[in-house]
Amino acid sequence: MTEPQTPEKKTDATPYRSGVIAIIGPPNAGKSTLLNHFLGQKIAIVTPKPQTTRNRILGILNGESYQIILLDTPGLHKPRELLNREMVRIALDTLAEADVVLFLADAQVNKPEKLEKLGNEFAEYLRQVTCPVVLALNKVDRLDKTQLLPLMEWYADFYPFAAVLPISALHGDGADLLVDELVRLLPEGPQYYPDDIPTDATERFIAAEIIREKVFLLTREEVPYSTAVMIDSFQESVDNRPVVIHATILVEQPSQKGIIIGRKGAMLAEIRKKAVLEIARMLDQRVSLRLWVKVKKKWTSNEQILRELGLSKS
Ligand SMILES: Nc1nc2c(ncn2[C@@H]2O[C@H](COP(=O)(O)OP(=O)(O)OP(=O)(O)O)[C@@H](O)[C@H]2O)c(=O)[nH]1
Ligand SMILES: [Mg+2]
Repeated sequence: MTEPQTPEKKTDATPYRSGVIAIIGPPNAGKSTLLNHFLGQKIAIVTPKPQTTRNRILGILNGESYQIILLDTPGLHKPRELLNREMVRIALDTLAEADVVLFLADAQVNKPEKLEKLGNEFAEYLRQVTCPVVLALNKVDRLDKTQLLPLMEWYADFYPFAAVLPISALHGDGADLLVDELVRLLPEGPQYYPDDIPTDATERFIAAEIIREKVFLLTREEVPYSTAVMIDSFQESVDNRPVVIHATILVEQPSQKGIIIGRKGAMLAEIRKKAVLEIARMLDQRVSLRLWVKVKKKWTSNEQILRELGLSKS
């Protein structure tokens, strides 16, 4: 007779692990979608356009025996404007802080010439990394299963990844396995943040980002890339009255101001309507939002403005 099986007991010997995971990858790979999935709430804005994220966004994922400090970053790309150079710098700076790098790639990019181009670009970035790098191949929900194996082989040849995992950040497939893998690679360490703090981003910052997301979703071509959002004032709710937010949308050209305002103000009204709904949901309070549009020529190269947007070190 065999002994009855007893479930494996969790012992006090399970070490507590913690550390910083930098989510790095090309623009539009799904980095912010993954951050939001891990946190179970929207902290980072997401759009179908590349170069949506501009700042480093910190999210905290707690488990029974771990705390992962996730850093969502701007997509790595060849920068031209100062704004883009700062975005890439912000992403690369996180590599120095990371205990583990999570390299997120879009699994739909699988043509040999595209992979070669990506490889040339990313070999340069990965050269600076001394910690383990995990590769997550994202958007596998869009992929025929037969395409996955050759892709995983290509990546395994490209870099000595600590692990290669297919995931869908949008639907959550593979995300639990990915967490297990990341935790395994983290050092033993303390709980750095209390349990109930999902991010260090302020409500003010997230509100500005939500407005910017609506501009990205509703406008085209160069317009989103010429836009920034600044919160002029953020008045907490008093006596059950709405939170009052005043914000300015910066653009580079008068023609872009015209586009953002739209015919008889229709575009601005739409941006405002969509942003109010989402900011109110985030704050769980009623919100009154007033928006202005201001032309600031060449703000994307203006260090002072970039500093105000948290995009310049100096
Ligand atoms: N089908 C599918 N779409 C996804 C998945 N993950 C992300 N997306 C979509 O991909 C687009 C880009 O997602 P983001 O999360 O903004 O990508 P990102 O890497 O943060 O992009 P940047 O901030 O521009 O660097 C959005 O339209 C997402 O809905 C996925 O697993 N499957
Ligand atoms: Mg992003």
